Amino acid sequence: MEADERAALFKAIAVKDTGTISPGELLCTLRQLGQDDSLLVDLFLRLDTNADGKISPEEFTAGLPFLASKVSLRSVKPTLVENSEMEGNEATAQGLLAPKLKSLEDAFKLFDRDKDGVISLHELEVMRRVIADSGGPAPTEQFIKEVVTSLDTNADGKLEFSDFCQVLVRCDQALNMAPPKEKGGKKGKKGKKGKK
Ligand SMILES: [Ca+2]
Ligand SMILES: [Ca+2]
Repeated sequence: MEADERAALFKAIAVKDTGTISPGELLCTLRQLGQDDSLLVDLFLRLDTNADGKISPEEFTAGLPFLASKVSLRSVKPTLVENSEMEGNEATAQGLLAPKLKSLEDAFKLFDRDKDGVISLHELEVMRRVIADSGGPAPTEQFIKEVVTSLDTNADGKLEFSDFCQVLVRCDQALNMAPPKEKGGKKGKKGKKGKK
């Protein structure tokens, strides 16, 4: 996609014209495209790589191939949305994202065994084995290493919360794409809330 096409697309999605894309704005676009609201969570978490709750133009550019693989961007048109409707959309979007963010924060605390506020590759591997040993769906050590290497821009082998979210999001996607090996529970993809 050409740079000007990309800029036009960004503008069409970022209707409030704040220079970034909010969860509610992305939700508007998904609805315009006839997509299910639930798609928002995966898309937003994947695109908002620094986990600040908005998608910057740089994040948008980086995530565009992924976005394009999920929705047909050619049909995105700029739409005028009433303020009140937009507020409703933001509230809905936050409602969708909040449980996922909460579970990511809980997971971060769980993984960070020495409580130094970052997750080391070692801590990641320890947890991966715990999950794999308990029979849960776990990606391979190799896969995790690849994802970490691609995210760990300062190459210190430690992951901040936003990097960690990306690791989990990508592992989640990799596992959802792979055909499930063990049986039990038909279509078990949806209900993994981990409630007791
Ligand atoms: Ca961001
Ligand atoms: Ca740590």
